[in-house]
Amino acid sequence: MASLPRNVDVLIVGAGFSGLYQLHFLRQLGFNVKVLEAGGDIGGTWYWNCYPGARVDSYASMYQLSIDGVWQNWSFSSMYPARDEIQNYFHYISRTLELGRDIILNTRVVSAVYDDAGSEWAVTTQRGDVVRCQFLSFCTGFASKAFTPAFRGIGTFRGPCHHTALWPQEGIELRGKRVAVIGTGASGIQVIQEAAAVAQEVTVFQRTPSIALPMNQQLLNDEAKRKLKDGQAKAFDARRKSVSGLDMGPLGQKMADLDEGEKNELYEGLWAEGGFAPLVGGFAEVYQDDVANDWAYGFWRDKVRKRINDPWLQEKLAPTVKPYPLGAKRAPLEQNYYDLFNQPNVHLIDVNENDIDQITPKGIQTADGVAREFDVIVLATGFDAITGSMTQLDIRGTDGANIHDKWTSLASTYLGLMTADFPNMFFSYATHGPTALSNGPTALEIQSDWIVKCIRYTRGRGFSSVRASKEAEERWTKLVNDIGDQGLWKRAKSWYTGANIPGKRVQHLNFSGGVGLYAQICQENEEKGYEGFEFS
Ligand code: N01
Repeated sequence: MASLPRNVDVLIVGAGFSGLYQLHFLRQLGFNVKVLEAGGDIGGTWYWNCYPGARVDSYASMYQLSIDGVWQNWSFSSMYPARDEIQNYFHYISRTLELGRDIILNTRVVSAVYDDAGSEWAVTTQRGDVVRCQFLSFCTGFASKAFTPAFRGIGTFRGPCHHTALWPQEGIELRGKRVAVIGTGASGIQVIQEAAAVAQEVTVFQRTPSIALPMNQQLLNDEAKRKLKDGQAKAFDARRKSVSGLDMGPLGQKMADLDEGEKNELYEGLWAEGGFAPLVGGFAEVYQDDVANDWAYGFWRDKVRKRINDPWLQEKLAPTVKPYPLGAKRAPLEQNYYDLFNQPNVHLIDVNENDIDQITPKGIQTADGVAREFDVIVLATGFDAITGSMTQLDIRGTDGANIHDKWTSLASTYLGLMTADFPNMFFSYATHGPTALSNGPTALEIQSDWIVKCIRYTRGRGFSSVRASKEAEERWTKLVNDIGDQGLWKRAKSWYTGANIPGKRVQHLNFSGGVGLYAQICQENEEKGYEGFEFS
């Protein structure tokens, strides 16, 4: 393992997909690079999210890096591999590219201060060590700040009570236990599926029902793996040009041009395909038009209701009136989520009717005065997402700017890659990129390629700094918000806009114009000599 240096050319924060990708390509260009990682292993979000049932929701052929010499020799065992297999994949990447020697684990960055005169960052770790670097790249993802609601009495529970993203690495036994799960987003659904199979009782505390889609999990035999491999290069190319970063796109037809039978036939096909197909591969207007959205929601609701026996549960899990526009929140994938509510050991509490009053030493007391006893409490309550990954750090740029104050009042960036007043500082899979609306590896590769080339350009031309201009930042931020306002995003209270966090400003945090358009804009920016960026 690498030891902490005093000085490097480029310091990367975070050893997930972006961190490893950037380390590899920057090192190839001859830069002295180190990665600081807070976790005890590489993998980023996949290291931390070791909760029972954690599994990727993008299909295997898309959920990998396209680095030559890496993808050719790796195959996942199923379409949607589980967390431990993804960790193995990270180890494989690291071994293949010999990345480990430049990654320093168990080292949390707490602050970064820019020295304008010297054009360098001083980055301080939790232990108080300082590393200086010319370029600083935050590869901290969108979900590195877990959110736990301020439940009364939360510290008093005597058993294990953990957020899904801070699950103990050694695991917690759920077999035979009475398990409470608070939250029914992607993480909650995965834990509930796992717990329902082994726990004595599972009690789900739901606030908003998820519109979860069928995963259609499949094991990949040798022939299936070979087939995927044969089409992989083409698929990598297609994903960069797509809307979602997956090698699939919306239907060519307009919903209004089809009759009921034709619409149903198309959606039956997408439903059978599984995964995000009914959303990403459905009618494009679902994202913008309420009538289209209502139709697609109705299709989903009818499918799901057939799997639930109890009429009260049908209404709770798949309400007659849609809880929010389909697609305005990230759709989780499920395998048997709706069926398991037919089991006698699975219970649902709607916190809108009966809120969590307090957590007690023995369990959870609800507003109706009933105290339920539990052995384990799972907090699947999400994240102060996207901006939170960086605003939780003390990052200070020029003229007294700090990232927390800047982004708390208005998330503003240029191209989702840099922000004014913070020279030589980059971020990826973060604020104002395609981030939450894209397949991770696709978006972060586009961004990382731009970052690596921009660093090369800055150094190669003898400049000591690059910074986003305020005008360019204003333009991009306006574009992000204008395109965002054309969609239905703000009609859901989700982490996409910060609406899931009490007091957080609601605003568009993702570029919703599509991955293909984003890639094109980044490429044109590079070809035009980094228009809107100032070099000195
Ligand atoms: O978080 P979430 P997540 N009382 O914000 C509820 C990625 N991911 O960790 O909807 C009661 O979606 C909250 O309720 P509501 C993926 O991109 C990927 O599940 O706000 N409930 C909601 O149900 C995903 O979208 C994968 O009304 C409360 C839940 O907690 C993102 O991470 C797997 C509450 C939070 O859901 C985040 O998913 C897992 C309260 N006071 C995650 N406060 C894979 O690809 C919040 N909630 C495998």
